[in-house]
Amino acid sequence: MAVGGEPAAFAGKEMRIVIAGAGLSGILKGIRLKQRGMHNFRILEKASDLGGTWRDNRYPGVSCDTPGHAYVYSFALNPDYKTRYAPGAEILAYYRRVAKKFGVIQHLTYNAEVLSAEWTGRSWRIEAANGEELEAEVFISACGRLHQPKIPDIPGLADFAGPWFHSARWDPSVGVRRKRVGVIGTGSSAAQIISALPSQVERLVVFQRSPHWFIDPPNTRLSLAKRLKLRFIPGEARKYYEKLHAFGEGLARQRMQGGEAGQQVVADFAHAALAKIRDPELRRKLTPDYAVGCKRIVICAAFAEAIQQPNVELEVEGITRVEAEGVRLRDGRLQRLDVLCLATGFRSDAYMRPMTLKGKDGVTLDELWADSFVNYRTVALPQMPNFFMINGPFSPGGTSPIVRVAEIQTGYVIQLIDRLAEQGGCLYPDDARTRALVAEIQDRAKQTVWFTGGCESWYLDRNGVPLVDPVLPSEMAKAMKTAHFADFVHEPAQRL
Ligand code: N01
Repeated sequence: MAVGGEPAAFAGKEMRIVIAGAGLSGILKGIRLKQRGMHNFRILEKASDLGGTWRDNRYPGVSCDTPGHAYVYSFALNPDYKTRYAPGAEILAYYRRVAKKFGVIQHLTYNAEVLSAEWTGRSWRIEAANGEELEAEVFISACGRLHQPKIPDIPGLADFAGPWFHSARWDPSVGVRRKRVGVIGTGSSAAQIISALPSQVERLVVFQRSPHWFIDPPNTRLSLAKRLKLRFIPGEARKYYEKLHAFGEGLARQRMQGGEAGQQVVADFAHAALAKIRDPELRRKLTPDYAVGCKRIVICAAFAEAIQQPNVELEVEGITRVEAEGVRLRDGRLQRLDVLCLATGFRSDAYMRPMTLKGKDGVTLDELWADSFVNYRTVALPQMPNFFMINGPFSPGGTSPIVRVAEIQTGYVIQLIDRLAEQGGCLYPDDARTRALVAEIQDRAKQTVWFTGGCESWYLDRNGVPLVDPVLPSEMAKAMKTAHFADFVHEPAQRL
């Protein structure tokens, strides 16, 4: 069955393309394909709406902790954010608007999670949860990285009498007003929730396993004059976007390449934020025993004040189990709760799984990744012909805003697709070359505080090796400006 859609105006061979995921990467991929004149693509989305992480995360206080005016596509700036850190709902509205404006909506199919994809020798046979079976010459995973909630293995969760959910599945129909609410975790999601709840709830209990370093740059409100300037004066929004990116890159350069002095700048911010905790005992509990930047730094202006509110309690005693009435602690106490939120992070090494992927000679993704992750320049996999990824293993995190990374990766993948459209057949990266590049990235990443800083985090794979490249955005853009066809095997498609 064909993917469908209008015939491509593209000069070369018309290809069928399927994209899994309608988050910011999938939407971007769709826009870029259309801009190349390739319209014969479908985006299969597992949920009933687009927006990825901004659709999933609707907890109180959700916002983007990197500047909103930089967290946009470079070709679709948004001058309208009123605050430096845009609220989640406004970001979701932005992606909806852009998907509509660029004509991507009509390519979307909802409730159609890709269950499996198998390379037949000349195309991918794709099976979706809505019962559809599709064939496509190119299959792209834009599934994201932080989308599968990590539900901790705490005994008794199912016995809890009240509502409980993961932070990325916050149920807005559950009122928290005047309730006793528990939040497990103190990472970036938890910090935003903790900041929003004290004024609403009767009591908030925060269960901390390890403290996270945090910094608290103010969430400045843009003046009306500034917003009018961004909206109406030509070039101003672009200048602001470039300025924010240059600032972000400067900070990342300082942290990643500035040696001890560079690390110290961020450490100073973190210590200054911690100094705002007035009670020495609370401050002690909130002080990590690992290097600043080892876990992703929490960026949240309101966290310090929120955690010091009289109706907020930081619980550092370990959790034994969850019971009908609340959370039982190692010392035998019971924290009675009405609502429980697990802000316990994501299975960051799952990527597009549980989807099954079977490539050349029947090799599966699980086999390919059995010992450790391999991935060619974050976008392609050996033995997986005409399969591409956005935000795959070793994508930068913490150094580059995800939208910028997705744009660089998409530009690279478009070049590979162009080649296929012109010449047909299939492309996949050479195994030895891929492994050599991965080794280079791992060597680089092992020099970073993520590896040396003495902590556990979602940056690390199960062997403790960072799955994140410390590359800066400008370096990545330069390295991936032109596709390295010499690193790819280009085979004619097999006849069936
Ligand atoms: O998840 P996390 P997150 N018992 O993995 C604790 C992005 N993000 O959702 O540190 C008790 O950071 C765990 O404890 P520990 C951003 O990249 C972006 O907060 O493992 N506690 C930790 O405290 C971020 O880094 C924005 O000891 C348990 C917490 O749960 C990433 O998403 C906003 C536990 C998990 O922290 C993930 O952040 C929010 C257990 N069994 C997030 N299991 C933006 O604004 C886990 N924990 C862009």
